[in-house]
Amino acid sequence: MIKKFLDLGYQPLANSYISKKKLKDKENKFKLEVGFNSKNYLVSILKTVSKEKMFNKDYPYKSSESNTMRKSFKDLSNKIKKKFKPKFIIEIGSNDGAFIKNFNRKSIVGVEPCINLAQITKQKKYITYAEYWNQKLSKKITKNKKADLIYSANTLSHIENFNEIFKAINNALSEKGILILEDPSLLKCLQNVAYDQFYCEHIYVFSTLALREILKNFDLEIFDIENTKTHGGSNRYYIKKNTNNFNKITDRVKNEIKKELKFGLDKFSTYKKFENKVKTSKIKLQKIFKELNKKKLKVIGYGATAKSCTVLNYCGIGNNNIEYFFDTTSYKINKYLPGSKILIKKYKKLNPNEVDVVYLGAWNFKEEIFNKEKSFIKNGGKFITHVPYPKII
Ligand code: JHZ
Repeated sequence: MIKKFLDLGYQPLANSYISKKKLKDKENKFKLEVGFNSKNYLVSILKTVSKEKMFNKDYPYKSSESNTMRKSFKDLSNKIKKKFKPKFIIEIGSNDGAFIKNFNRKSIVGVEPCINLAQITKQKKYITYAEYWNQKLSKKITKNKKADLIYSANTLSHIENFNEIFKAINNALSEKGILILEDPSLLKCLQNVAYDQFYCEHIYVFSTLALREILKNFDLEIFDIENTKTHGGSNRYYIKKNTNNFNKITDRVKNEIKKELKFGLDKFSTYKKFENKVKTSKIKLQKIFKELNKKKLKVIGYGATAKSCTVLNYCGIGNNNIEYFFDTTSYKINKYLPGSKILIKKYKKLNPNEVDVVYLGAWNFKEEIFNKEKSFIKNGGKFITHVPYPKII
C-alpha cells in the first residue's frame, strides 16, 4: 500500500525550459506528490508523466557539464577495468558519453533514447542505441554475446516499469555478470531535506532497503555498496544474479541496511517528519528571499537544475526574487526556467560588483562552484542554499 507523505504542488516538467517565443503559452503542470510503500519500502512520486514527454530529442541535461561528474565516471571506469576486467559492457542511459568515453569502442555499447544525446556518442563512433531500454532491445544487443557488466547511473530511478527493466537486465547479463546501479540515496535526501530530488523524472528515490526488495523479484541481489558524493549523496550498488556465488556479499551491504533502519526508512512516521521539515524549509527560504529583496540586493541563480524547478515552484520564488540564472549548458541558455520563468544566461565568472547574492540551484556541485568562484567569495559575495536548511553562506 502506497501512502502519501508529501505534496509539492502543481509542477511543470522539470527539464522543459521555455523559449522566449513560448513564454506566454500555457504550461503543462502535474500534481507532484510523494508516497511510501510500506510493503517494499519504496518511495515514489504518485503521478507519473509518460517517458516520451520527458526523454526525447530535446533533452537538455548533459552529464559531462561538470568536472565532478567527469572525474566520478573516469575514476569508476578505472576501477571497473582493474577489478572486473569486463570484455563487454552495456550502459543504460549513456547520456553524452561521460562514462563510455573511458572505454575502448569495441568493448561497450550505449543505450540512450534521447536522440540529441545519442548522436553525440554515435559521432564519436561508439555504438549507441537511440531507444528505450527494454527486453526486445536487450535481446537484440546480446544476440551474440551476453554482457559481463551493465552500468546505469541516474537512469533506473527514471523508469517506471521494473518488470521490463530487470527482465531485460537479467537476459542481457552473463551468469557471472555484474550490474552496477548508481542513483541518489534516499537516506541522504532525507538527511539533507533535499526535497528537490523529487520531480517528474525522478519516479523513485531508492533506499538500499527498497532496492533489495525489488531485486528479489528478479533473482538479483546487492553484493556491495559504496556511498558516493555525487548528486548530493548517491549509492553505487554492485548487483549479481542469485545463482552467482563468485562475488561474496560484503559487510558494507549489511551496514548500509543497518544505517537505514536506524534512521527509520522502513517507517511511515519518518516520512511524515520529513514532510514537516520540508514545510519549514519552504517558509525559511521564502523569508530569506523577502529580506534580500527588501534590501534591494541583486540576487541571481547558479545552475538551472531540474531540482531548482521543484524548489522555485514549491516555494513560489520567481523572477521578482531572482533576476536570472547562470548555466553552462548551451541548450538552456536564453531560455526560461519552467514555471518560475526566470531567464537563463550564459555563465560568466561571478563579479561582486555586478551581483550580491547567488542562489545555488546546483547545490550538489557546491565544492566545484566555490572553487571556481573563489574571488567572488573573497570579495564578499554570498550564496543562498536550502540544503540542509535555508541559509546564506
Ligand atoms: P545537475 C539532472 O538533474 C536531470 P539536475 C536528471 N533527471 C538527473 O537525474 C540528474 O541530472 C542526474 C550547471 N552547472 O547535475 C549544469 C553550471 O552552470 O545538478 C547543469 O545545468 N556551472 C537526469 O538538472 C546544472 O548546473 C557549474 O559550474 O538537477 C547541474 O545540474 C556546474 C558544476 C554546473 O542535475
